[in-house]
Order: sequence, then C-alpha cells, then structure tokens
Amino acid sequence: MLEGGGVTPPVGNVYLNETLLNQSSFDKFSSYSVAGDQVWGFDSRYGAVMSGYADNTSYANEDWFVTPVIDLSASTNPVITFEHARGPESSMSVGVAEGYYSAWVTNGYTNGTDPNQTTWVELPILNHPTVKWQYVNSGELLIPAEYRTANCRIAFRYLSIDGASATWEIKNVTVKEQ
Ligand SMILES: [Ca+2]
Repeated sequence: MLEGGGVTPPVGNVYLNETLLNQSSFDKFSSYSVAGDQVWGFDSRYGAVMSGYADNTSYANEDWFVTPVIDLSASTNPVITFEHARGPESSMSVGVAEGYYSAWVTNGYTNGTDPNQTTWVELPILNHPTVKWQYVNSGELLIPAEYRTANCRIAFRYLSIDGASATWEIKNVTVKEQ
C-alpha cells in the first residue's frame, strides 16, 4: 500500500468499496461482451450502465462486468452488497424471471477472457428494482466458503434478446464482513 494521502481506513473489514460513480472506480472493473454490439459503459450519475437498446431497437446481448481481484483469504463471512436500478417503465418486467440480471462469483477468472470459459457460481440477488430508475439495495449476498480466496472476483451478467431489453445500472459495490 502507498502511504500518506490522509485516507482514512474503513471501519471494520472492507475488502472492496467502489462507487462506480467516477471513471477511476469504473476502470478498476473489467467488462466482456459475449454477444451483441452494446457494452457496459460509465456514467457519473448512474454508475455502470448496460443496455441492449440502440437506434430504437432491442438487440440480443450477453455482457459481463467483473470486479477487480478481491483478497478474501482472511475473511470470515464476506458479503457483497450493491445498489441497482432498471428502466424504462415499459421494460421493468423484461427478463427478471428469466435471470437477465444476475451476480456470480469465481476464483479463477482472467481479464480479457470469455467468462463462459470460467466456472462461476450464482449469488442470487435478494432485491430487484420494481420502480423505474429507482435504486434498491441488493441485500447481503454471502460469498460461499470455497470462494473466500486471494483471487476472488464477482461479476454482474446482463442479458437481453432481440426485441426485448432493459437498462441495468449498478453503483456502490461493497464487499465486507457481514
Ligand atoms: Ca454486448
């Protein structure tokens, strides 16, 4: 760690704390487009934003947004929480039941590779948005014991299909002791 700078250490055990509301925070994550031309983007108002909608059309996409490496080797009961929102109104029901907006954990991902070549385990999101553009807290998603390693990563996977897509926005991603 670099010393100085007057940074106050977080209280308790915080392993990752990224707002995604500034470019440097966003740039610590990596993204990978498995399908579709649309990709995860940065917005200082909304955080990390993904949509399969372009030119008045919804396109099929599969896009992953992956945290930097998180060292959980000394953790006890680490949980991830984040805030997320969706819209617009006409798309609020798109893909929720089908799992278009999901979170996953691994200890074996390498940046720049297709996430489908890595083994991930889903971390079911406890709370999904129900009102357009209103952020809700995901709830505390417990990271299973086998992934409490020095090279843990968590990913957000977005899906859309031709003819149906929503916008998914994520900010304030935190991994800490429960
Ligand atoms: Ca894509």
